[in-house]
Parts: sequence; structure tokens; C-alpha cells
Amino acid sequence: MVGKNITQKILEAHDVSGKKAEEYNPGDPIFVNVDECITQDATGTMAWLEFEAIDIPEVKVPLAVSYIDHNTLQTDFRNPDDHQFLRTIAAKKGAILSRPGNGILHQVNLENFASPGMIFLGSDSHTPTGGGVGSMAIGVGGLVIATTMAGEPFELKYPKVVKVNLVGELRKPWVSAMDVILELLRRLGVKGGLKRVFEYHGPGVKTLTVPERATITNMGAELGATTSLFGSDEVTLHFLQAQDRAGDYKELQADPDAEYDEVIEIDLSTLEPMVALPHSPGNVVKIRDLVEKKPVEELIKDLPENVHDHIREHVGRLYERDLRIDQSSVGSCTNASFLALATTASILEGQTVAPHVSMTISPGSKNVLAQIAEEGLLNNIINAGARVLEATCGPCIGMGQCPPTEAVSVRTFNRNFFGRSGEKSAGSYLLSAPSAALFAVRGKIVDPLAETEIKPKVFDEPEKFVTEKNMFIYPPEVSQRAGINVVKGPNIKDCPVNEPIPTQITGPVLLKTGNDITTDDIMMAGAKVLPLRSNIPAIAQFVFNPVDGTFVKRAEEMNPDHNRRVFFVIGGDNYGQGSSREHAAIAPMWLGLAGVVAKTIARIHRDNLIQWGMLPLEFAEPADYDKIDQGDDLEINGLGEMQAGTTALTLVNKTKFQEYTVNLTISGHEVEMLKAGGALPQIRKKIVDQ
Ligand code: MIC
Ligand code: SF4
Repeated sequence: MVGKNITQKILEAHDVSGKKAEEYNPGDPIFVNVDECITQDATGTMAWLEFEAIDIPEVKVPLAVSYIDHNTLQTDFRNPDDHQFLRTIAAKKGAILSRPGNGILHQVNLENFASPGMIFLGSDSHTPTGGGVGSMAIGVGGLVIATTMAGEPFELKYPKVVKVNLVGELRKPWVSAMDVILELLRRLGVKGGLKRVFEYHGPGVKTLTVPERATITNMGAELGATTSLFGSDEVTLHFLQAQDRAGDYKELQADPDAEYDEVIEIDLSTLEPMVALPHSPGNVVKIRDLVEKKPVEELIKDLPENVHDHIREHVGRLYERDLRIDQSSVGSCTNASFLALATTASILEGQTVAPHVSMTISPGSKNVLAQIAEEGLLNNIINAGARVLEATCGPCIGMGQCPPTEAVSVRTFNRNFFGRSGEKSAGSYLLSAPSAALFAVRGKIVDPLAETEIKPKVFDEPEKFVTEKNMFIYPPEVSQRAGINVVKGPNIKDCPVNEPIPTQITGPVLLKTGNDITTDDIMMAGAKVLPLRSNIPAIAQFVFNPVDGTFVKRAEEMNPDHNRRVFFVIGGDNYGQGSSREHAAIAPMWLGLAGVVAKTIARIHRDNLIQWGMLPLEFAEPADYDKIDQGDDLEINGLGEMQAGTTALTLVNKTKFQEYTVNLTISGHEVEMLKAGGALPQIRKKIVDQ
């Protein structure tokens, strides 16, 4: 018998049906038990409302942690009302609450709960951060979290397993873990990881600390991957010991004769500092190419056509201004660990941020902040004039630090989607913390490897991290929970539900989009919108706002009563890439979306559509995409006959008198879900039937 890779070992150990790894085939649905569920406030208010709507007394997973980290601005009552709701419902239902200020969920969960061999789910696409410590950590929509916390096993489609073989050693500190994942994005692009898990192996692995591994698995989300993970080794043990969690260590390695569907090799010693150009994390080039002002046409020649114009505009502007930057932000769940901030601090030591640059630092957790303070590094940051923000997502999700008009903003984050920073005319460039710190001082993009004056330190992982746990609120004893009153402010509205699916749906194409439409395009974030995450009718006013300012008006004109399933959206490749936010499904559902017909649909968004009773349809012939225009009237029949596997359905274009074949690929469980109108009516019925 052939040996097993890590993915197979973890899945097999959690498979509720007792299936063995050798029986798994790519695409097959498998059902697993889950060790932990994590939520964050921006998706969590809805997830917890859904859990409440399921109406069971307690969470049924071993561990549930509700984090407050995305929106903590409290600019009016709505945000603190959400926090009160999250605090009281966690106490009532038996979850731990991580208070605002404790840190970003992925960093805090890595420090406190993630361990080798676990499966955990998070209502956030960067949940794979846990893969740094050997967990299989998967980002899902809020309703998947709610039903899992209600005791349902988690369904995933068995992915292809890619072995990433790391050889050599990074030229630290100027070349860092961020450059490893940027290199992978350069090679594979934002669709390269669809339906895949990335496992990191090879002699280079032991040269990376757990937080560095976590940077890589975190941003693996941008490949479209199901998840990414490392095995566990003495480096993992060291990290857990330093977090006072040696007891959570267990050895987890692939068998030497394990098989993989694909193999990729990266020689760490040849990597250079990289950067992702606006507006996609897949637009990766070497920083040196920008410094040498390589012609834009050469930079874009290997990148997909739909990003060319953006790069021409933004890099053209960058060259004209001689590589001058306006902003530098270090932080986010990708690059805000102790090591990332310690290196940043050593670059800023004795320097001043250039006069025209606004620099911010957002620590990944309160304990990271406490540690850089304890080790005397925080002063370097403060004295250099960088502004220390809260230990939250902050500018990464457009909460503050909006760039000026037409600005160049360098950010250590994982996403630079159009408009995400809060300013559509600005361009965000994604890069490592050392590069961001150096550019802040120099005021422009320079080649870090050619730097001779500033000599950053290479830090070892500390023997002991700050491990203060006082910002967790643990739920009271079960016997005391009944008396807890769940507090809901006036902005918190019940979640709408869909209706059982009919056998036929007709409706116009209300919008036709191009490739790589992101969930930020469908449902933007930022300070104006995040306070509305618990109020679907209000947040629905922003659907497709960045790409089509009249979409909502058209939807409301044709569907003033908010009937379900009255229009379609046509998408290109990788429709719905990016975040797990189910608001990108629920709010269009509220406006009347019946389904999306696209060339391909990104995993989490596809699942969210089904969870909320909408159709994720893919063209059998991608060229049919070109035959449909916005405004065409469509009809789809035969929905009564949908089956597990791929059902070929006929989509009639009544305007053009044409027919196309579209595929609905779903599991048996999802057939039932769609028929019921989504996961909520389905689970409610199941509970009533029991
Ligand atoms: C993101 O990075 O896009 C977010 C904000 O963390 C989202 C979740 C959300 O929209 O609340 C994600 O990654 O899933
Ligand atoms: Fe928060 Fe940004 Fe990470 Fe999303 S990507 S969890 S917004 S820090």
C-alpha cells in the first residue's frame, strides 16, 4: 500500500464515514468532524444569528471561538451593539469570546488554539493560517459554521494535493516568507490553487519558523486553494513550547512514499523581494524590475489580459513619479507576527519615516505588541514616526488609512483588490514587512538587496512568547447559561431565508461581469459598510457598487417586493474569488438573484450560493459566455431533476433564441439543500423531523 500525505492522514482521522484515504478521489464529497470553529465579527454576527435561528441550546463542536477584530471603530451605536450581541450570544451558547483588542483571529488562534492534526473551520478565507502549525484549517461561509456548530459534519470536496518542495534557505531579512507565497502566486496566479491543497515539504521547511509558515499558508488563500499546510517538526514544537502549549504538540509528517497529484519546487535561496501590483495578488513581479523601470509591456506579458490595463495605469504612474510612495502599512493576518514586527522595528531604528509617507503598524495580536514593547523594539517604531494602530485588521479591510487620491500604497497585506483600501484611484502594492519598512524610510521603492546603510537584524523566535490570556471571556457553566439575555441592538435584523427551489426559473441577466470578480466587487467592505453586516436589507444597497453603480437600482425597480429568484448574473472565470463573506451571496439573494452562470466559480462563494439556495452554474462550453448579453431573458428548466454529480441543464436565451448547456455540479447533500432553499431551511426541517 502507498504511504499517505498529510492531507490524507488528517482527513482520514476525521472522516465520519470511516472511509480510508485510498478510497478518496478528487472531487468526491467527504464528511468530517471538526475540532474547532472560529468566527470574526464581520461575518460572525450573521453566523451567530444563523446559529440562533437553528435554535439549539449549545454549540456542539469541542471548541468555538468568536473573535472581534475586523470592526472595532465604534463610530456609532451599530458597531458596539454588534459586539454586545457577540459577547452575550457566545456566553449563552458556550463559545469563547476574544475581545476587541486581543488581536486578529488568525494570529490569536495560531498562538492559542491551533495544533498539528486538527481540522478547524473559520468564517474567514484566511483561516488556513493555522496550516503553519500543521492544522487543516479551512475558510467557509457563516452558515457552514452555524450548521457545523449545530453538530452537522463538514462536507468538503476531496482536493488534489500539491507538494511544494522547498529547498535552500531564504536570504533573510530582506527576503522573507512573504516572498515565497508571492513567488507561488507569480507562477500559478489567483486561479492556480482551485480545488487543491498545498502541502509544504522539503529541506527548506526547517529554516522557517511557525509564524513564517503561517504567512505562506495564510496567503495561499489567494491561490484559490482549499487550504495550505505544513507538517509538524521540532520548529513546531519550539513554537508551541514558547506559547506554553507543548502539550498540544504531536508529530505529523507525510509518509516517505506518499503520493501527490502535482509537485512544485521552490529554491528559497534564489528568491528575491517580490511585489504584487494593483489590483490583484496574482500580479507578481520582482521589486528589482520596478526599480530598473522595466517596460510595463514586459512586466505584463505573462499576466492575464484582464489585469493589463490596471497595471499600465498604475505602474505607468509609479514610473512617472520616480517610484515615490505615499503610504506604507505593516500588519494584517499575513505579516504581523512578532518576527515581522521585530524586523520592521530594526529597520526603523534611528530612522524617520519620509516626510511625504504615512506609515502605520497594526500588530497581529496584543501579545505581539506587548512583546515588541518588552524587548524595547516598540520605541524604534514610535520614534521613527510610524503610527501604531490597534491589533486589528484595520487598513487591510479599509478601516482607516485610506490612501490619498491616485496614491501609491505599499502594504504587507494579502489583498489589493480594486477599491478595497477605500480609494478607487489609488493602487496597493503587496510586499513583505522588511520591504515596506525600508520604502517608508526611503520614501520610494528601492532594491532591498542593494541596501548598504540600513542593516536589519535577523531575529530568532523567542524562547518564550508573551502568553497573556486575559482578553478571552470563557463561557459560564452550562447551568448558568439559561439566564443570559442575548442583547440585540436595533440595527441587528434577522437573516432572510430563501424558498424551496422551483423546477423552472426565468429572468433577465441583470449584470454580465468579466473574469476574477472578487467578493469585494460584489459586496464591498470598509468603514461605511461593515457596520451593516448584521442588517441585510441595509447592506444590500451596496451590492456590486464598485463595478456597477446602478445595479441595485435596476434590481429594486424590477423586484420592489424582494421576491426570490428573479434575475441572473453572468460571470467569467473565477467568479467570487477572495473572501468568505456570505453577504456577497445573501444580499444579492435579498435583491432577487436566482443564480450565477459563469465559466468557473471560486470555492467558498460557490458554497455560499448553495448554502443560501442559489444556483452556481458553469458553462459546459466556455465560449457560450460570449453569446449572452446583459439584459437577455433566460430560462432554466429541469431543476426538479438535479442529481448528485454533474447535471447538465439547458439554459434558454429567450432574447436570442439560443440554448446553452450549463453544468450544476453538486453532492447529494447539496441537492437536498438547494431543493429546501438553502442550509437554514434544510437543518430546521431536520430538527423538526427528529
Ligand atoms: C477579507 O480579508 O476579505 C475578510 C474581510 O477577512 C473576509 C471576511 C469578511 O468579509 O468579513 C475574508 O477573508 O473572508
Ligand atoms: Fe483581517 Fe485582512 Fe486578514 Fe481579512 S485579510 S482577516 S481583513 S487582516
